[in-house]
Order: sequence, then C-alpha cells, then structure tokens
Amino acid sequence: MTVVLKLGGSVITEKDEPETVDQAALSAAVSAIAESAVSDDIILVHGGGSFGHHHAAEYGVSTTEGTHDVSGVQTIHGAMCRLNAAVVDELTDQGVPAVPVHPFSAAARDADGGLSLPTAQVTTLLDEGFVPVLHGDLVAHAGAGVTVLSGDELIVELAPAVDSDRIGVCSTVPGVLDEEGTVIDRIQSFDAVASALGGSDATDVSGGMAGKVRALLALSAPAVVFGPDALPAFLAGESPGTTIAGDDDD
Ligand code: IP8
Repeated sequence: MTVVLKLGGSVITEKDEPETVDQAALSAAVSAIAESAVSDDIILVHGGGSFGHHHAAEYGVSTTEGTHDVSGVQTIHGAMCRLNAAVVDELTDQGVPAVPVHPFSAAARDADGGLSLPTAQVTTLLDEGFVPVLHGDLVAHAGAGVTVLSGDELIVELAPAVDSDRIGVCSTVPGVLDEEGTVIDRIQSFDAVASALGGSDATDVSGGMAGKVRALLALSAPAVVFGPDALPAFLAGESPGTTIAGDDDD
C-alpha cells in the first residue's frame, strides 16, 4: 500500500505564533505514522503553518503573486526548511527512516503557472526504503520570479507519480464543513460546495479549504480530509471526515 499523506501546517505549528512548532501535535501525528510506516510506503508532505504563511504574506508572495526579492525568497524558503528539519527530526526520533526533499531545489512553473516537478528522486527513495518528507515551499516561476508552491499542489503531482492507493490530508478541522459546520461526507464537484467553502483564510496564501478541495478534485484517486484525531483511523484504512472524489474516481 502506498500512501501520500499531507500534514497541514496548522496541525503541526502554532499558526498564530511565527515559526513555532506544536511539538505535542507533531509528536502525536508522527507516532501514528511510525506505526503504519512499518507496513506501508509513505510519502509525507507538510504545509507551511506559522513558518511559511506569515513570511509569504509579509513579502506579498502567494501561489500566483511572485517576488524577485532575494531576501524574501531566502526568508520564506529558510523558514520552511527549518520546519522540515523539525518534522524529519521527530520522525527520526520515533524510528521512521525519513529524509528531507526540498521542492524549491527541483520544481518550476512556466509562464502559464503550469508546474513541473521531477519525481524520480521521490520514487527512488521510496523504492530504497526511505520515507521522503516534502513540504510546501517556493518555486521558480517564469515571468513572476518566485511564487508559493503549496503542499496540496505537491500531493496532486506526487499521488499519480507514486501510483498512490490512498491520499490523506490531515487538517485542523474534522473534514470539509458545510455552512452549518457539519462535516460533508463526500464531495464530487466544486460547484456543489462552492458557497459553503467561501473565500480563503486571511493568512493562508495558498487558497485555504477552497483551494484544497479544487486541487484534490483534480486527482484520479479519492482523497480523504480529516482532523488530527482521525489520523490513526485513516492510516488503518478507514475514511474518516470528507472523501473528495471527482466523477472519474473510484
Ligand atoms: O501550507 C505553503 O504550503 P501550504 C508554503 O501547503 C508556504 O499551502 C511557503 C507558504
């Protein structure tokens, strides 16, 4: 079984405290991962949380708005590398053969925003028994300088490349919520949930839940969005929270 799992940045950091890891939450997530890494191939992606989004907002960088400011690029990418190191360290401490993979070193966007992400490194690492740990990052963007590359975009690229059986997105909420705050069981088209999703979170430069749902609907396999408490259930093969599956999935 090959699993692509994204840990939301807000799950593993204190989102309102710049560059602060939520160590208890990270450790709890990693212990669930450590258990299933014994039998499954896992590719981990984590988001930016308070390491990426504050700096990106400060420099006015998003997935579409770029910068040529070298200190901005170094600050944002440097912060994401520090968070990645904290995640890899915790995985290592709990016995998971985790290795860092920094997308900024490999990916590029063309002038139309099209993303190219080489994946041979990830598939080879997986075949060799490692757990690659990627992260939301920056990306060289033709005509725009450098833009944000969200973890959700990485999942969309990685899931088909590794022929993933299961895609999980561990978020701070227990699933995608409707206007009443109830978890939507299954989403098959963006239009059906557009009004419930509204705009994006003010400090989330990647598009918040609406951007996430759009990206996950583009996958050819179903993706599951759930909260941190449901991570062990997801890794045990259950589908807690919201299953996002476009018409062509299943
Ligand atoms: O939290 C964003 O990644 P995300 C990464 O997965 C940066 O959207 C640099 C803000």
